[in-house]
Amino acid sequence: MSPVHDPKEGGGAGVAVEKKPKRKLERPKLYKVLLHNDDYTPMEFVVSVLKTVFHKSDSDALSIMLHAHTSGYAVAGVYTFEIAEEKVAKVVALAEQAQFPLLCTLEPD
Ligand code: TYC
Repeated sequence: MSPVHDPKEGGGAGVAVEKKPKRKLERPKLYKVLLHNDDYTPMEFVVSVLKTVFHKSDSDALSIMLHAHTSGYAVAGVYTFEIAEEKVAKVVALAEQAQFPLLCTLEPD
């Protein structure tokens, strides 16, 4: 065998072979995106936000909206931090554009 190995094969003299990292992957921290009730935002608007931003079905969107309406807030979804922030920003932008006071926040799961 020639002392010069094909680098594709690896494992030969002078060829570094990376070991798998031993440490297990950490679970990413998750965040709930909350929709808060108010007296002015129309129910249909909240339902449409739940469908467009959170990809909820008609019936899930309706029940989440009604939960916020009757209980003060509802969980629209649970995401990693960056995705949760993006959802909050989208909801805030849509609400501002429509001039509704809909409040959307995130909190650790
Ligand atoms: N309470 C609002 C109304 O009666 C509807 C509403 C539901 C607003 C849920 C915000 O997160 C909300 N028009």
